[in-house]
Amino acid sequence: MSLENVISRAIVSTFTQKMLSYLEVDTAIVGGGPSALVAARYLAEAGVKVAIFERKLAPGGGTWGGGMLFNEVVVQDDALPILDDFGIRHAPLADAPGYHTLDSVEMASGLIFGAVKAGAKIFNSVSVEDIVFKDKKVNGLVINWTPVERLGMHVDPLTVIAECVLDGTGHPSEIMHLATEKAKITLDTPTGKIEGERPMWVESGEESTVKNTREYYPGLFACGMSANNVMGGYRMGPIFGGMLMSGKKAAGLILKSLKK
Ligand code: 48H
Repeated sequence: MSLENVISRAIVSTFTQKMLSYLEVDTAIVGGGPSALVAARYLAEAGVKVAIFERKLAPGGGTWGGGMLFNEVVVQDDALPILDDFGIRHAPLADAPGYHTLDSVEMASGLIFGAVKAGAKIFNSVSVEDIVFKDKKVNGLVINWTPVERLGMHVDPLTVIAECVLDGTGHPSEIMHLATEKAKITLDTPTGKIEGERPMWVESGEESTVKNTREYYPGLFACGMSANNVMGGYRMGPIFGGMLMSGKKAAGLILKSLKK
């Protein structure tokens, strides 16, 4: 066999095996932003079969660009143990005790590597276009290649079955929108619907991101900015401690739910 074919066969067969073994998972995570990557790592470490489906070619979500493309971000003391778990370096801010800066490229790449090394599988360039909703339960995801979505090609999707679904889609809360608008699910929020993100208030946004990380319908969880949008929390700009802690909290809640 020519080396050209050896390479092509190797890629087609290993990817096919990987995809086949992840068509049924314990937890399917939509979006590969910081909160989702943290959740995936702690879930995988606890032995949960977990896959992330990320629309973009590069996972990492909004971490890469820091603040306004200045590639540094800020975290608070509370989030340092998570960064340390991932081996991501940070430096204290001399003029703001309790706060630290870190390189956003090291954070993005470190979170991705940490999640993958722990055993989470990441499917990139895959967009989640719908949910599986059976017997009033969220049962999984409907996926398609991002280029298919972007080009508007009329190509039917495939499905992934999951015990739990985590919406880590960031500001748009795409899965929660599908749940409320297509599946007509009533969420565990004051109105039963998505409350909508509020403007900038860093302290409040950081706190509420973690608080709002919850199960909003049996089997359907939200983390990060998605959780904040669902519950009407404030935004916080390029401080990421809340996102990291939200991911860790989501992993704990999902673990508890899977053990039931
Ligand atoms: C597949 C999808 C789909 C889909 C979206 O926004 P993210 O970085 O996620 P979080 O919530 O962990 O982090 C938020 C943070 O980056 C941020 O925006 C902050 C702190 N903002 C503060 C402020 O004031 O603005 O990542 C979400 C990921 C992205 O990579 C999307 O491509 C992906 O989800 N995604 N993937 N199928 N339907 N929708």
